[in-house]
Amino acid sequence: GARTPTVPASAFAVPGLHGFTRQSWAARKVALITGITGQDGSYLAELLLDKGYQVHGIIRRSSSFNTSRLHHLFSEARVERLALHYGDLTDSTNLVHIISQVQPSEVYNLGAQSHVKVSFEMAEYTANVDGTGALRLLDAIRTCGLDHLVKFYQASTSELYGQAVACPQDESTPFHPRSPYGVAKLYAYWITVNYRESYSMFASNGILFNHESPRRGRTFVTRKISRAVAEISLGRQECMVMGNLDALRDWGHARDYVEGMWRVLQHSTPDDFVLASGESHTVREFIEAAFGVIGRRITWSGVGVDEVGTDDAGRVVVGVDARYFRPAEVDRLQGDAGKARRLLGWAPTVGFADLVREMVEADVASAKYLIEDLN
Ligand code: NDP
Ligand code: GDR
Repeated sequence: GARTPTVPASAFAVPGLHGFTRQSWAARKVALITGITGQDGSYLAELLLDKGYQVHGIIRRSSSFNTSRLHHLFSEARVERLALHYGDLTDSTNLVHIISQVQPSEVYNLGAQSHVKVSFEMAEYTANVDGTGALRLLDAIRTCGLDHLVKFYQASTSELYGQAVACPQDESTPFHPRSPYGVAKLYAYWITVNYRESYSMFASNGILFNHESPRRGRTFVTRKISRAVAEISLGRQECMVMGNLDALRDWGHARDYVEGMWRVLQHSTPDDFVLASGESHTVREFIEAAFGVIGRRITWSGVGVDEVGTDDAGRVVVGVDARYFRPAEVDRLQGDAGKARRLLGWAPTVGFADLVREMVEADVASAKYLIEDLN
């Protein structure tokens, strides 16, 4: 009988370096992570090493150590597949050099001046790193002729929603950022979409709601609280001084969220995804839960900067100071990760209470260890 004409598979191949297709390039499993020394970078490096990737990370030269979140990896067998390169998102030639050397199959852009309050004081720098930095990295990939092969992940954020017009927020909720950080990340979000639309790059945004862990930077609210509770429980500090206690955030665990980042890049097509827990809590609730871990109950009195939290024994353990307030605040964030659940099969595994417990217990343990070390 008549043969059905078939189109050879090679017709779908994307011409690229040495005849690689996007699929065969991806199979090389070489990842480049900017921001590898940060909270997410360290968890992502672990996840990718466990999946058999070669992992390359960009680190900044610093006068003091900034690789402590990676130290445990150096003592393990997987270190053979981990390489660190000095670099910076403000330095284009350096980025081109690293990408041409590393020839990555996946690039995760996690590097950022990531502190919202600091961005009001360092607005131009934040724009340069968080906004233009994403452009430099995307362009470095193009300059190296890898735009048809590399998959690119941009660390976008729920701060894009800012003064959100809807709750919960999903991929179709309009953006209204409320800080220089949010505005810089808005540029990065759209330049990622633009490179996808203009050059057919596999470039995706993960719009991640707050995610925390014992490795969270010490000046973010959750870690500031867990550390203070640990210090208070050991009698080394009397009181924590906080900013806006009414802010509502959707908090998850960083380990779950880096798994989501990886899934975003394994999806069949580039796209934008919200990752969130779907629950929101106030800063005040986080403080109550954290003291709950050490068996203390907090009662609140006063309003605004005069509000205080008192424990069962009548000791004032929480105060408020206007210096921690922001010129413009994001009042309420709560995400809807339905799209990620449907298309990526992603769902968070750690709930609010377990997250708070893990953070407080880790800080109590390390504070005790330090005390023993001193003795
Ligand atoms: P961290 O602040 O813990 O880590 C930031 C990383 O970026 C660090 O490795 C830092 O290096 C690096 N970095 C800072 N400036 C530069 C620069 N100029 N060039 C290159 N690298 C630089 O952030 P997280 O791990 O919490 O977050 C990771 C990313 O995800 C960030 O882009 C953040 O904005 C975004 N995000 C985070 C969320 C969260 O809840 N954690 C939610 C949504 C988005 P160094 O160690 O030397 O300072
Ligand atoms: P956020 O995180 O701004 O949401 O950005 P942060 O933990 O700094 O603040 C959360 C909320 O807590 C209120 N708050 C305080 N915040 C800090 N840092 N210190 C305080 O003493 C304090 N008191 C109250 C804040 O006003 C705010 O409402 C984080 C970062 O990781 C970003 O990079 C990321 O994009 C977003 O989460 C999603």
